[in-house]
Amino acid sequence: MDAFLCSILEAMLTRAILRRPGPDFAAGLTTAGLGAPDLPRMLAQHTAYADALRALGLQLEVLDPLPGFPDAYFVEDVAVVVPELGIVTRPGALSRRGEADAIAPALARHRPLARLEDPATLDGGDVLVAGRTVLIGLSTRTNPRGAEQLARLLESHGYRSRTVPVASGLHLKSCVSWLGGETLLVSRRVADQPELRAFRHIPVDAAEEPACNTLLLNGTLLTPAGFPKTRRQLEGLGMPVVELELTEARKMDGGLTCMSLRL
Ligand code: CIR
Repeated sequence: MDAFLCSILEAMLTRAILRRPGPDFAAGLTTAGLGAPDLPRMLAQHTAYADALRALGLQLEVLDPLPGFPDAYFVEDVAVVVPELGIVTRPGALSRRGEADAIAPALARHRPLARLEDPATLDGGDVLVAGRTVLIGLSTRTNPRGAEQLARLLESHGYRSRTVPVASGLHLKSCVSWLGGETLLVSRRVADQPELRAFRHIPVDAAEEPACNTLLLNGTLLTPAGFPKTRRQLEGLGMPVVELELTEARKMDGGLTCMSLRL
């Protein structure tokens, strides 16, 4: 069996934790400048997202909205999950810090838990697990102490971590995704980072930046709708490609990966 196929089989996942956006979701943090998001459209896109995960064989736990935390449906930021453990993060934005306690009980049913501690800050959106290599973005949300604490917890389970500066954009995964094996989908903004040179790069067209946040899930590539050049590049990899409408999450700086924790 070749290395690429092995990496897909290794990554077969069975569950995901999601949280429904609440009626206050438009009060979340955003820098996008894409206009006001629409609640019914957001909920419809979230339902379609959940259905796409179910179609790939995942059993979902969809948590209720968290009053007072309008960004809480971006569950990916509050935990890092690998097969061996779940690590509850300490989100970089003060307004989101309370979301971490709220994810712990759901995650504890499926993984032994660890937690990042003050003065660490880290958002899961900055953590890209590529097989046994973990790339950790240093961003406005994730500080070096967060990266160190995470790396130490993962190291004891055989993962090797490297940090990558995130000079623009919200998170590392806003500009890099793992497509299996040694392949990354990368924004030209970070393609020259030395920490990424060990990988084969598929560069994303500058006009299609949101497509950088694409998810390999059980042998299928989930990618945001509306980015035809990237879609063609992904189809060239020979895996099924499924597009998801994510216009409303994008207005809140959210991407495709951030709305679920895959286990
Ligand atoms: C925030 O600024 O924290 C949210 N409005 C968006 C978080 C998106 N998370 C992600 O891409 N991992």
